[in-house]
Amino acid sequence: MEHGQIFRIAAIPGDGVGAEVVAAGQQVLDSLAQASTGKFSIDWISFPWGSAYYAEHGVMMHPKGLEMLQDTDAIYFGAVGWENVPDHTSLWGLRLNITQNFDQWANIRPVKFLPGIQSPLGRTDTAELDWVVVRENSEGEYAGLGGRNLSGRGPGSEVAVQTALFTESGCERIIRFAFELARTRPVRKVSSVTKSNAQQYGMVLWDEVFRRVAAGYPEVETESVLVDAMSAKFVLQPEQLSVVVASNLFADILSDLGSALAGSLGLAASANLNPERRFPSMFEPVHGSAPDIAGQGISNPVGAVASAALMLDHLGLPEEARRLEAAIKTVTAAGIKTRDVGGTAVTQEVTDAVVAALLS
Ligand code: GGG
Repeated sequence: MEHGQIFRIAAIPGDGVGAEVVAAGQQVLDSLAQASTGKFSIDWISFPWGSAYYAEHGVMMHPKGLEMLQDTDAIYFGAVGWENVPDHTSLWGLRLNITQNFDQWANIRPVKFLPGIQSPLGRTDTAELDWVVVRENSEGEYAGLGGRNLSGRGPGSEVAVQTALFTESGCERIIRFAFELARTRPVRKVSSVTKSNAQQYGMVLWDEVFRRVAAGYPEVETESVLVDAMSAKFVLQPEQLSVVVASNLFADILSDLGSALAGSLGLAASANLNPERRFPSMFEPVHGSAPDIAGQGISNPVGAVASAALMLDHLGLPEEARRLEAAIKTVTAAGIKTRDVGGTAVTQEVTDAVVAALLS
């Protein structure tokens, strides 16, 4: 990267705890930028979109929102979902509106086990566990295809259809992405997850594409596993995992399981990438808006801060990304952690501790 680069980053806190964790990530990134003595700085552009915006305007984001985001270097997102808006309306109106229209077809969700955080796995070797879920992020079960009232007979006899879309090109690009990622990791292995014994069209196509792409990567170990067996493997043999690639819905569920096994959904980071860089990519914690704790200042900022590290990688700042990840580890190892992972610290204390670790 050039010296003194200024990045234009869109901040979209969204709903619930999104506001707290995005603010935490912004504080950490600004401190890192300041400490970089002019190497980079961030020009934040904040957008107040979400369910409160919906209450006022009847839409989740500005009608020209995508145009407003187009010329940013990245999007830093919080969470979506609040009780005043049906969940499918808020999700499609904001988060999926962005991921679909910006063709952010690769969703990277690392499963990281941090020092000082107890895993429900109850194993002593969790420090050695490290895998990443690659989620197909543009089609599959999230293609938005289907309809309701198909019987025409109304309430009580309704018929609804939800179609999963699998295109050969869509399968190929995400599977190839998973193989390329596996090549950069200490364990070169890709596990492909489907339910192709029951889903006999789209997921059989996925399996066929997987075998074809795998043939071009003889140095990468492979396996094809049904989603139920993979769920068990996450719990029973996680040491066998490196890169796990799956459809939109399956990878969403598996990555939540992975983060719960690492200690909490609040720890998990994600990157929604448009690998061609025709559109901005979006970085966000895996967790949702958590209405049960929103506004109390006790949410876990680690998932959002770790997502900021993924954003730094994307911006061409890998050293800073590693520094931020190391700071997170220092903080959790010191026992400075929020309630969801057995601590007593509030969001601001964890955030300040990450900043202190960064600057030390
Ligand atoms: N930060 C992620 C988020 O807000 N997720 C809300 C949600 O309900 N997501 C469902 C999905 O992405 O499949």
